[in-house]
Amino acid sequence: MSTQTYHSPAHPVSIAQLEEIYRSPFFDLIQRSRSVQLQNWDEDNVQLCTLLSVKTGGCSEDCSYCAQSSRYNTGVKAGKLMGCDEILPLAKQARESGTTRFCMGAAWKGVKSGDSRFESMLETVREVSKLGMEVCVTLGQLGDEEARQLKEAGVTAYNHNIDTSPEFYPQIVTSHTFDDRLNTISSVQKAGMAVCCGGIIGMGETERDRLRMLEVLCGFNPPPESVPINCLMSMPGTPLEDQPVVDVFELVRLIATTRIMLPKARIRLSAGRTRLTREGQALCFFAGANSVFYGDKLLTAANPGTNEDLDLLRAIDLAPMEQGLPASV
Ligand code: SAM
Ligand code: DTB
Ligand code: SF4
Repeated sequence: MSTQTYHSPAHPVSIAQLEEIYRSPFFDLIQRSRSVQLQNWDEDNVQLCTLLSVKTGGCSEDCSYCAQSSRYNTGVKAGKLMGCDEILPLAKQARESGTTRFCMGAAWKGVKSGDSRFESMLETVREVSKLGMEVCVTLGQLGDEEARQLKEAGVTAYNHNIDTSPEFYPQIVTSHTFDDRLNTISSVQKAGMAVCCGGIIGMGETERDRLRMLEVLCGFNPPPESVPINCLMSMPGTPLEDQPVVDVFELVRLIATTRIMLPKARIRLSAGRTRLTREGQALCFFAGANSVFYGDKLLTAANPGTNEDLDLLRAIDLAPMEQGLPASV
Protein backbone atom coordinates (compact mmCIF):
# COMPACT_ATOMS: atom_id res chain seq x y z
CA MET A 1 0.00 0.00 0.00
CA SER A 2 0.94 3.64 -0.05
CA THR A 3 3.66 4.75 2.30
CA GLN A 4 1.70 7.87 3.17
CA THR A 5 1.04 8.64 6.77
CA TYR A 6 -1.52 11.45 6.62
CA HIS A 7 -4.41 9.17 7.38
CA SER A 8 -4.04 7.53 10.72
CA PRO A 9 -6.79 4.97 10.18
CA ALA A 10 -9.99 6.18 11.79
CA HIS A 11 -11.34 2.76 11.58
CA PRO A 12 -8.53 0.28 11.00
CA VAL A 13 -9.64 -3.01 9.55
CA SER A 14 -7.77 -6.01 8.26
CA ILE A 15 -8.33 -7.83 5.03
CA ALA A 16 -9.03 -10.97 7.08
CA GLN A 17 -11.90 -9.18 8.83
CA LEU A 18 -13.30 -7.91 5.55
CA GLU A 19 -13.04 -11.35 3.98
CA GLU A 20 -14.85 -12.92 6.89
CA ILE A 21 -17.73 -10.49 6.54
CA TYR A 22 -17.82 -10.59 2.74
CA ARG A 23 -17.81 -14.40 2.64
CA SER A 24 -20.40 -14.93 5.36
CA PRO A 25 -23.58 -16.74 4.23
CA PHE A 26 -25.40 -14.40 1.84
CA PHE A 27 -28.59 -13.96 3.84
CA ASP A 28 -26.67 -13.48 7.12
CA LEU A 29 -24.59 -10.84 5.40
CA ILE A 30 -27.47 -8.80 4.00
CA GLN A 31 -29.49 -9.17 7.20
CA ARG A 32 -26.56 -7.76 9.14
CA SER A 33 -25.98 -4.89 6.71
CA ARG A 34 -29.70 -4.11 6.70
CA SER A 35 -29.67 -3.80 10.46
CA VAL A 36 -26.64 -1.43 10.31
CA GLN A 37 -28.57 0.54 7.69
CA LEU A 38 -31.64 0.84 9.92
CA GLN A 39 -29.55 1.98 12.89
CA ASN A 40 -27.97 4.79 10.91
CA TRP A 41 -30.37 5.94 8.22
CA ASP A 42 -34.05 6.50 7.51
CA GLU A 43 -35.13 3.18 6.17
CA ASP A 44 -36.75 4.42 2.99
CA ASN A 45 -34.49 7.29 2.02
CA VAL A 46 -32.60 7.36 -1.29
CA GLN A 47 -30.63 10.38 -2.44
CA LEU A 48 -30.99 11.34 -6.09
CA CYS A 49 -27.91 13.01 -7.55
CA THR A 50 -27.69 14.62 -10.96
CA LEU A 51 -24.49 14.30 -12.94
CA LEU A 52 -23.40 16.75 -15.59
CA SER A 53 -20.34 16.34 -17.75
CA VAL A 54 -19.16 19.94 -17.96
CA LYS A 55 -16.10 19.04 -20.01
CA THR A 56 -16.29 15.86 -22.03
CA GLY A 57 -13.60 13.75 -23.71
CA GLY A 58 -10.08 14.52 -24.90
CA CYS A 59 -8.53 13.59 -21.56
CA SER A 60 -4.75 13.15 -21.38
CA GLU A 61 -5.00 10.23 -18.90
CA ASP A 62 -4.98 6.56 -19.86
CA CYS A 63 -7.56 5.10 -17.42
CA SER A 64 -8.37 1.87 -19.25
CA TYR A 65 -12.06 1.89 -18.37
CA CYS A 66 -12.75 5.42 -19.59
CA ALA A 67 -14.40 6.44 -22.85
CA GLN A 68 -13.10 9.97 -22.37
CA SER A 69 -9.39 9.20 -22.60
CA SER A 70 -7.83 10.59 -25.77
CA ARG A 71 -5.62 7.48 -25.95
CA TYR A 72 -8.46 5.28 -27.18
CA ASN A 73 -10.78 5.43 -30.18
CA THR A 74 -14.08 5.43 -28.42
CA GLY A 75 -16.02 7.83 -30.60
CA VAL A 76 -16.38 10.33 -27.75
CA LYS A 77 -15.63 13.78 -29.13
CA ALA A 78 -13.57 16.22 -27.09
CA GLY A 79 -15.65 19.18 -25.99
CA LYS A 80 -14.87 22.52 -24.39
CA LEU A 81 -15.53 23.40 -20.78
CA MET A 82 -19.11 24.63 -20.45
CA GLY A 83 -19.52 28.11 -19.05
CA CYS A 84 -21.59 29.19 -16.08
CA ASP A 85 -24.31 30.52 -18.43
CA GLU A 86 -24.78 27.02 -19.91
CA ILE A 87 -24.49 25.10 -16.66
CA LEU A 88 -26.71 27.20 -14.40
CA PRO A 89 -29.99 26.53 -16.29
CA LEU A 90 -29.23 22.81 -16.23
CA ALA A 91 -28.57 22.96 -12.50
CA LYS A 92 -31.91 24.72 -12.02
CA GLN A 93 -33.63 22.08 -14.12
CA ALA A 94 -32.00 19.39 -11.98
CA ARG A 95 -33.32 21.04 -8.84
CA GLU A 96 -36.81 21.15 -10.35
CA SER A 97 -36.55 17.42 -11.01
CA GLY A 98 -36.14 16.79 -7.27
CA THR A 99 -32.44 16.07 -7.10
CA THR A 100 -30.57 17.11 -3.93
CA ARG A 101 -27.02 16.89 -5.20
CA PHE A 102 -25.59 18.32 -8.37
CA CYS A 103 -22.31 16.78 -9.48
CA MET A 104 -20.17 18.33 -12.22
CA GLY A 105 -17.48 16.20 -13.84
CA ALA A 106 -14.58 17.21 -16.06
CA ALA A 107 -12.41 15.02 -18.27
CA TRP A 108 -8.89 16.28 -17.70
CA LYS A 109 -5.94 15.39 -15.48
CA GLY A 110 -6.58 18.04 -12.87
CA VAL A 111 -6.90 21.72 -12.01
CA LYS A 112 -4.45 24.49 -11.19
CA SER A 113 -5.13 27.71 -9.35
CA GLY A 114 -5.01 30.75 -11.65
CA ASP A 115 -5.83 28.72 -14.78
CA SER A 116 -8.74 30.27 -16.69
CA ARG A 117 -10.69 26.99 -16.76
CA PHE A 118 -10.37 26.65 -13.00
CA GLU A 119 -11.51 30.26 -12.54
CA SER A 120 -14.52 29.52 -14.73
CA MET A 121 -15.38 26.46 -12.59
CA LEU A 122 -15.12 28.57 -9.44
CA GLU A 123 -17.57 31.07 -10.89
CA THR A 124 -19.96 28.25 -11.82
CA VAL A 125 -19.74 26.76 -8.33
CA ARG A 126 -20.46 30.14 -6.74
CA GLU A 127 -23.68 30.38 -8.75
CA VAL A 128 -24.80 26.75 -8.50
CA SER A 129 -24.25 26.73 -4.75
CA LYS A 130 -26.95 29.39 -4.36
CA LEU A 131 -29.59 26.91 -5.54
CA GLY A 132 -29.78 24.98 -2.28
CA MET A 133 -28.45 21.62 -3.47
CA GLU A 134 -25.31 19.87 -2.35
CA VAL A 135 -22.61 20.78 -4.86
CA CYS A 136 -20.15 18.09 -5.83
CA VAL A 137 -17.38 18.38 -8.38
CA THR A 138 -15.01 15.83 -9.83
CA LEU A 139 -12.18 17.70 -11.51
CA GLY A 140 -9.28 15.27 -11.14
CA GLN A 141 -6.04 16.06 -9.37
CA LEU A 142 -5.70 19.14 -7.17
CA GLY A 143 -3.58 20.55 -4.33
CA ASP A 144 -4.29 22.37 -1.07
CA GLU A 145 -4.81 25.80 -2.65
CA GLU A 146 -7.26 24.59 -5.31
CA ALA A 147 -9.18 22.65 -2.66
CA ARG A 148 -9.36 25.73 -0.44
CA GLN A 149 -10.71 27.84 -3.31
CA LEU A 150 -13.33 25.26 -4.25
CA LYS A 151 -14.50 25.01 -0.67
CA GLU A 152 -14.70 28.78 -0.44
CA ALA A 153 -16.70 28.94 -3.69
CA GLY A 154 -19.30 26.59 -2.23
CA VAL A 155 -18.36 23.01 -3.13
CA THR A 156 -19.72 20.67 -0.47
CA ALA A 157 -18.16 17.41 -1.69
CA TYR A 158 -15.31 16.40 -3.97
CA ASN A 159 -15.55 13.13 -5.89
CA HIS A 160 -12.22 11.44 -6.46
CA ASN A 161 -12.27 7.67 -6.66
CA ILE A 162 -9.42 5.33 -5.79
CA ASP A 163 -11.15 2.97 -8.22
CA THR A 164 -9.46 -0.27 -7.17
CA SER A 165 -6.72 -1.69 -4.92
CA PRO A 166 -3.30 -0.02 -4.79
CA GLU A 167 -1.83 -3.24 -6.24
CA PHE A 168 -4.16 -3.45 -9.26
CA TYR A 169 -4.22 0.29 -9.97
CA PRO A 170 -1.03 0.32 -12.14
CA GLN A 171 -2.64 -2.25 -14.45
CA ILE A 172 -5.56 0.10 -15.03
CA VAL A 173 -3.86 3.51 -15.13
CA THR A 174 -0.24 4.43 -15.81
CA SER A 175 -0.45 8.21 -16.38
CA HIS A 176 -0.86 8.90 -12.67
CA THR A 177 -0.44 6.84 -9.52
CA PHE A 178 -2.58 5.57 -6.69
CA ASP A 179 -0.62 7.89 -4.38
CA ASP A 180 -1.53 10.86 -6.60
CA ARG A 181 -5.16 9.97 -5.92
CA LEU A 182 -4.51 9.80 -2.16
CA ASN A 183 -2.73 13.16 -2.20
CA THR A 184 -5.72 14.84 -3.84
CA ILE A 185 -8.03 13.27 -1.27
CA SER A 186 -5.78 14.55 1.51
CA SER A 187 -6.03 18.12 0.14
CA VAL A 188 -9.81 17.81 -0.06
CA GLN A 189 -9.96 16.67 3.58
CA LYS A 190 -7.68 19.50 4.71
CA ALA A 191 -9.93 22.05 3.02
CA GLY A 192 -12.94 20.66 4.88
CA MET A 193 -14.90 19.38 1.90
CA ALA A 194 -16.67 16.06 2.18
CA VAL A 195 -14.87 13.25 0.37
CA CYS A 196 -16.85 11.18 -2.10
CA CYS A 197 -14.62 8.25 -2.92
CA GLY A 198 -15.23 4.76 -4.20
CA GLY A 199 -14.37 2.65 -7.19
CA ILE A 200 -15.28 0.35 -10.03
CA ILE A 201 -15.76 -3.37 -10.02
CA GLY A 202 -15.66 -5.59 -13.10
CA MET A 203 -12.29 -4.50 -14.48
CA GLY A 204 -10.69 -7.94 -14.08
CA GLU A 205 -9.69 -7.39 -10.45
CA THR A 206 -9.85 -10.12 -7.82
CA GLU A 207 -12.11 -10.31 -4.79
CA ARG A 208 -9.04 -9.38 -2.74
CA ASP A 209 -8.54 -6.22 -4.82
CA ARG A 210 -12.12 -5.19 -4.10
CA LEU A 211 -11.63 -5.71 -0.38
CA ARG A 212 -8.25 -3.96 -0.41
CA MET A 213 -10.00 -0.99 -1.96
CA LEU A 214 -12.51 -1.08 0.88
CA GLU A 215 -9.69 -1.43 3.42
CA VAL A 216 -8.13 1.80 2.08
CA LEU A 217 -11.49 3.60 2.24
CA CYS A 218 -11.96 2.45 5.84
CA GLY A 219 -8.57 3.97 6.65
CA PHE A 220 -9.61 7.49 5.66
CA ASN A 221 -9.78 9.95 8.52
CA PRO A 222 -12.50 11.18 8.51
CA PRO A 223 -14.25 8.27 6.76
CA PRO A 224 -15.63 9.11 3.29
CA GLU A 225 -18.98 10.90 3.35
CA SER A 226 -20.07 8.95 0.28
CA VAL A 227 -18.87 5.89 -1.54
CA PRO A 228 -19.81 5.44 -5.19
CA ILE A 229 -19.74 1.83 -6.28
CA ASN A 230 -19.56 1.65 -10.06
CA CYS A 231 -19.90 -1.49 -12.13
CA LEU A 232 -17.77 -1.17 -15.21
CA MET A 233 -19.66 0.10 -18.22
CA SER A 234 -17.45 -1.59 -20.81
CA MET A 235 -16.89 1.14 -23.35
CA PRO A 236 -16.13 0.18 -26.98
CA GLY A 237 -12.59 1.15 -27.95
CA THR A 238 -11.17 0.99 -24.42
CA PRO A 239 -8.82 -1.80 -23.31
CA LEU A 240 -11.60 -3.09 -21.03
CA GLU A 241 -14.27 -3.25 -23.73
CA ASP A 242 -14.65 -7.04 -23.47
CA GLN A 243 -14.90 -7.41 -19.71
CA PRO A 244 -17.89 -9.50 -18.66
CA VAL A 245 -20.77 -8.03 -16.68
CA VAL A 246 -20.35 -8.10 -12.89
CA ASP A 247 -22.23 -10.81 -11.01
CA VAL A 248 -25.04 -9.15 -9.08
CA PHE A 249 -24.41 -11.17 -5.92
CA GLU A 250 -20.79 -10.04 -5.85
CA LEU A 251 -22.00 -6.46 -6.12
CA VAL A 252 -24.52 -6.96 -3.31
CA ARG A 253 -21.87 -8.57 -1.09
CA LEU A 254 -19.55 -5.61 -1.62
CA ILE A 255 -22.31 -3.10 -0.87
CA ALA A 256 -23.27 -4.99 2.28
CA THR A 257 -19.67 -5.20 3.48
CA THR A 258 -19.22 -1.49 2.80
CA ARG A 259 -22.42 -0.67 4.73
CA ILE A 260 -21.22 -2.70 7.74
CA MET A 261 -17.75 -1.14 7.75
CA LEU A 262 -18.76 2.44 6.86
CA PRO A 263 -22.17 2.76 8.53
CA LYS A 264 -22.49 6.53 8.04
CA ALA A 265 -21.38 6.74 4.41
CA ARG A 266 -23.90 7.24 1.65
CA ILE A 267 -23.37 4.31 -0.65
CA ARG A 268 -24.08 5.35 -4.21
CA LEU A 269 -25.12 2.64 -6.63
CA SER A 270 -23.42 4.33 -9.57
CA ALA A 271 -22.49 3.28 -13.11
CA GLY A 272 -23.86 0.00 -14.44
CA ARG A 273 -27.49 0.17 -13.33
CA THR A 274 -28.69 -0.25 -16.93
CA ARG A 275 -27.24 -3.74 -16.75
CA LEU A 276 -28.98 -4.64 -13.49
CA THR A 277 -32.56 -5.84 -13.19
CA ARG A 278 -35.06 -4.02 -10.98
CA GLU A 279 -34.83 -6.94 -8.57
CA GLY A 280 -31.03 -6.72 -8.57
CA GLN A 281 -31.20 -3.02 -7.74
CA ALA A 282 -33.76 -3.67 -4.99
CA LEU A 283 -31.32 -6.13 -3.42
CA CYS A 284 -28.58 -3.47 -3.58
CA PHE A 285 -30.86 -1.02 -1.71
CA PHE A 286 -31.69 -3.68 0.85
CA ALA A 287 -27.98 -4.38 1.38
CA GLY A 288 -27.21 -0.70 2.07
CA ALA A 289 -27.09 1.40 -1.09
CA ASN A 290 -28.95 4.65 -0.48
CA SER A 291 -28.20 6.88 -3.43
CA VAL A 292 -28.21 6.79 -7.21
CA PHE A 293 -27.32 9.02 -10.13
CA TYR A 294 -30.59 10.27 -11.54
CA GLY A 295 -30.93 11.18 -15.22
CA ASP A 296 -30.76 9.41 -18.57
CA LYS A 297 -27.03 9.83 -18.93
CA LEU A 298 -24.03 9.44 -16.64
CA LEU A 299 -21.05 11.28 -18.18
CA THR A 300 -21.02 9.53 -21.57
CA ALA A 301 -22.71 6.21 -20.72
CA ALA A 302 -26.37 5.35 -20.35
CA ASN A 303 -28.30 5.40 -17.08
CA PRO A 304 -31.90 4.27 -16.46
CA GLY A 305 -34.54 6.85 -17.39
CA THR A 306 -35.93 9.07 -14.62
CA ASN A 307 -39.44 7.63 -14.91
CA GLU A 308 -38.05 4.13 -14.71
CA ASP A 309 -36.19 5.08 -11.53
CA LEU A 310 -39.18 6.75 -9.90
CA ASP A 311 -41.32 3.69 -10.75
CA LEU A 312 -38.75 1.41 -9.18
CA LEU A 313 -38.51 3.45 -5.98
CA ARG A 314 -42.29 3.59 -5.74
CA ALA A 315 -42.63 -0.15 -6.31
CA ILE A 316 -40.36 -0.92 -3.38
CA ASP A 317 -41.57 1.89 -1.09
CA LEU A 318 -38.42 3.95 -1.14
CA ALA A 319 -38.60 7.73 -1.16
CA PRO A 320 -36.28 10.27 -2.75
CA MET A 321 -34.47 12.33 -0.15
CA GLU A 322 -36.19 15.67 0.34
CA GLN A 323 -34.69 18.93 -0.83
CA GLY A 324 -33.04 21.33 1.59
CA LEU A 325 -29.43 20.97 2.65
CA PRO A 326 -28.75 18.67 5.59
CA ALA A 327 -27.46 20.50 8.66
CA SER A 328 -24.02 18.92 8.27
CA VAL A 329 -23.34 20.62 4.94
N1 SAM B 1 -11.47 12.98 -14.54
C1 SAM B 1 -11.85 12.90 -13.20
C2 SAM B 1 -11.25 11.73 -12.49
O1 SAM B 1 -10.79 10.82 -13.15
O2 SAM B 1 -11.26 11.72 -11.25
C3 SAM B 1 -13.36 12.89 -13.00
C4 SAM B 1 -14.24 12.11 -13.93
S1 SAM B 1 -14.03 10.35 -13.92
C5 SAM B 1 -14.93 9.92 -15.34
C6 SAM B 1 -14.98 9.83 -12.51
C7 SAM B 1 -15.09 8.38 -12.21
O3 SAM B 1 -16.03 7.78 -13.09
C8 SAM B 1 -13.87 7.49 -12.34
O4 SAM B 1 -12.99 7.62 -11.27
C9 SAM B 1 -14.51 6.12 -12.37
O5 SAM B 1 -14.71 5.63 -11.07
C10 SAM B 1 -15.87 6.38 -13.03
N2 SAM B 1 -15.93 5.81 -14.38
C11 SAM B 1 -15.39 6.34 -15.50
N3 SAM B 1 -15.63 5.55 -16.57
C12 SAM B 1 -16.33 4.49 -16.11
C13 SAM B 1 -16.85 3.32 -16.72
N4 SAM B 1 -16.69 3.08 -18.02
N5 SAM B 1 -17.54 2.45 -15.96
C14 SAM B 1 -17.70 2.68 -14.64
N6 SAM B 1 -17.20 3.76 -14.00
C15 SAM B 1 -16.53 4.65 -14.72
C1 DTB C 1 -18.64 8.10 -9.98
O1 DTB C 1 -18.09 7.36 -9.15
N1 DTB C 1 -19.36 7.65 -11.02
C2 DTB C 1 -19.81 8.74 -11.85
C3 DTB C 1 -19.35 9.98 -11.03
N2 DTB C 1 -18.58 9.41 -9.97
C4 DTB C 1 -18.64 11.09 -11.70
C5 DTB C 1 -19.30 8.65 -13.24
C6 DTB C 1 -19.66 7.35 -13.91
C7 DTB C 1 -19.15 7.41 -15.30
C8 DTB C 1 -19.60 6.23 -16.12
C9 DTB C 1 -19.02 6.21 -17.48
C10 DTB C 1 -19.41 7.31 -18.40
O2 DTB C 1 -20.50 7.90 -18.27
O3 DTB C 1 -18.63 7.57 -19.33
FE1 SF4 D 1 -9.56 11.32 -17.68
FE2 SF4 D 1 -10.97 10.91 -15.44
FE3 SF4 D 1 -11.43 9.43 -17.66
FE4 SF4 D 1 -9.18 9.06 -16.29
S1 SF4 D 1 -11.29 8.69 -15.53
S2 SF4 D 1 -9.36 9.24 -18.54
S3 SF4 D 1 -8.73 11.14 -15.59
S4 SF4 D 1 -11.77 11.59 -17.43
